[in-house]
Amino acid sequence: MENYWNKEIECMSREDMKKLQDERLVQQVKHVYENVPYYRDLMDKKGVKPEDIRSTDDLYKLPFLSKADLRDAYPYGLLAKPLSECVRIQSTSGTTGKRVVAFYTQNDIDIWEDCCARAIVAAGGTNEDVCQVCYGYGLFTGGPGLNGGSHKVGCLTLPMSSGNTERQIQFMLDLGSTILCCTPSYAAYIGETLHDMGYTTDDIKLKAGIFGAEPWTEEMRRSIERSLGIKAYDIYGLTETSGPGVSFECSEQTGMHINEDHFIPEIIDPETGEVLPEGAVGELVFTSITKEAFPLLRYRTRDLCRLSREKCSCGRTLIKMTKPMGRSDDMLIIRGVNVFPSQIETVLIDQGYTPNYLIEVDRVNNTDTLDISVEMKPGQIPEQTADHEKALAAAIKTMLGISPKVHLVSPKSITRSEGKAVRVIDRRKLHD
Ligand code: DLL
Repeated sequence: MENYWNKEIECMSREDMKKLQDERLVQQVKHVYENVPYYRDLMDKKGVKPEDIRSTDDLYKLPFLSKADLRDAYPYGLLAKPLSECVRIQSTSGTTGKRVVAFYTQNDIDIWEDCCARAIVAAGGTNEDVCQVCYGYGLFTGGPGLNGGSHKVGCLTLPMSSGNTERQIQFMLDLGSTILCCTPSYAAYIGETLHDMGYTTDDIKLKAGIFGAEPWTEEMRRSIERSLGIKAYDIYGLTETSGPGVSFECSEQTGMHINEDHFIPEIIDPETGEVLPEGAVGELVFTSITKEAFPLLRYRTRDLCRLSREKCSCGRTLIKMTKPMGRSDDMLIIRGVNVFPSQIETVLIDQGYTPNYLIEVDRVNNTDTLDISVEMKPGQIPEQTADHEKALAAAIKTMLGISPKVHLVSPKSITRSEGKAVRVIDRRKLHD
């Protein structure tokens, strides 16, 4: 049986949802135009007035907003409410350039936590659950967002934050955690540590995981589900749009339902900015229609995915987005070929390797090089390493069309991730 946090909204008819979006969009554009000079300038330059936006059908008339705009306007330039009404900031984990800082009124936090509550309930959460939150707390939105959602649902909430993995497992055993929230790479590490400590899935009570904040493949999902004995649900969001909970997976696991009463999605061609029809792969763009302090109109996420309105067996009518295969700027171009780390992950796990790998790209004598280090499988015979490396390189070549150099390294020698995993080192950037 499917449970909903807000059935009226989550299962609303298409017509009613469009009506709600139309009303909210008109209000939001007015609010932004009147209160954010930065955005007013962008609209004036494009020759668009708030009166021109009468429904979601007019969305295309609005200018896009990009991460560069957020950096330009840092820190207060996009604020749409007086500071006296703002109660919180969160920020991206970005280490380069200026950070992106997002602001919240109390109402913004309420809505954000509500979106996270929908995700927890869709994963089977109720007030009987013990919800262990191991996303980072602090400026990162993962911990605070899921923490707030878990409170709303009434779960007993364990605000663990990330790290100290053996202690995580001790708490999981002692308190009987039933839901785990963290990045998929950290979930894989927790699963590995559980088994290393001599426990099995019979010793824990976990039933579901709510994993996101980084790209992960179906193969990775199955591997985590096996190692923790759970059903693993995807959750998506970004700091700019509030944090986790922009979209979430239901038990059907064929994409994430977007909370359309708060966020209107569009898919555009990342090169031309042209809006693409439903079903096409392109860059995801969001317009937030309820945010007060930090509203974003047509914000370019740089995440690549597809939207679908196909009927979902869970009964929700909210549009679904596919798992983002990575940001357009995470895509590597190696010897002219587009490569996503997730494609390599698919092959590795498919061939029985663990999701612990490192991709290194460099340029030697004007030619790109691709080196992939992956840990040997338990029981693999070191004398046969060269043969295994060759076989794996061939499988990756079939997927990518270019040949990598594969290095099988000893088990546990690749650094584990407690947050967002770093899978790629691109040394070409150092030469440029
Ligand atoms: O990662 C918010 C979040 C926290 C989402 C916890 C889910 C769970 P940022 O640090 O601003 O915010 O990073 C946002 O992470 O644009 C995507 O590229 C990527 N991302 C987030 N969720 C997913 C996901 C948080 N489920 C950026 N699958 C986004 C793939 C994801 N990529």
